[in-house]
Amino acid sequence: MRFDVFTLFPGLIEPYINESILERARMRGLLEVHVHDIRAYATDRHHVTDEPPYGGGGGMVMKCEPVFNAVESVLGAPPACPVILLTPQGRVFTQQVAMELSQYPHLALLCGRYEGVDERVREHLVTDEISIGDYVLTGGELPALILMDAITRLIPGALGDPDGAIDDSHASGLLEYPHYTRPAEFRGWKVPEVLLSGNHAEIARWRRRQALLRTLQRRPDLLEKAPLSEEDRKFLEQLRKSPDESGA
Ligand code: 9D3
Repeated sequence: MRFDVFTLFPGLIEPYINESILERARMRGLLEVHVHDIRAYATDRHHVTDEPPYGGGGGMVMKCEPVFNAVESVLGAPPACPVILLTPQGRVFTQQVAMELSQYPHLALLCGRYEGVDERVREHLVTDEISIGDYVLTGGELPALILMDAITRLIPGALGDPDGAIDDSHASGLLEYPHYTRPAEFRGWKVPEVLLSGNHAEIARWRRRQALLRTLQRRPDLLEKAPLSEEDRKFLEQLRKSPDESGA
């Protein structure tokens, strides 16, 4: 996977890429990240990248010219890969969107700053618009890192673990069951007996039930889309009747 990131703050992108799972994927030749400073593509003497909006109203808007110049200089005109604008107005990024985007060999990420980019960038350069959720950030750089992180770990071999991405809580549609490791007792707090039993069928059943219980308590919205077995449904029904005697 190749990413080209276009930003006014290239220094925000590199350090995270260079120290993380992403660095491992890069070492394995599975990931290539090219960061481009939009300001370097402004042709005026002061490298102006933003100006006040036509029509007034305050704030600043990212200019067309540096953005088009940057993207087209690097990727050609028109670019052969998707050009994704990170913007609060985009479709919301989910695991499903990450899986969809991981199918491309090459993505361009355009990070907005200020109030946003000139509408003509959206209309004539951008092919997709993505938001990472309903909260207000200062720009698209952290969202771009989040996209790269979520997408890269889906590339086979990127995690080192061949099926590392399969057991994801958001891939199974449920939240994860609780995890424990040694010691078996810490400050008097014991690890659930069943996990020490060596009975793998019992352990699998307990984990499934914990995942269902946790999802019901914290993210009941997820249960509507999660693939559930008949046994899962019976357990959830039982929970609804007597939430304190779930056996979970
Ligand atoms: C003051 C302007 N805001 C009105 C509420 C609009 C606005 C424009 C630009 C708010 C934030 C930003 C900067 N954010 C992003 O570029 C951004 C973002 C975000 O803020 N939240 C979630 N996902 C994303 S992706 C890019």
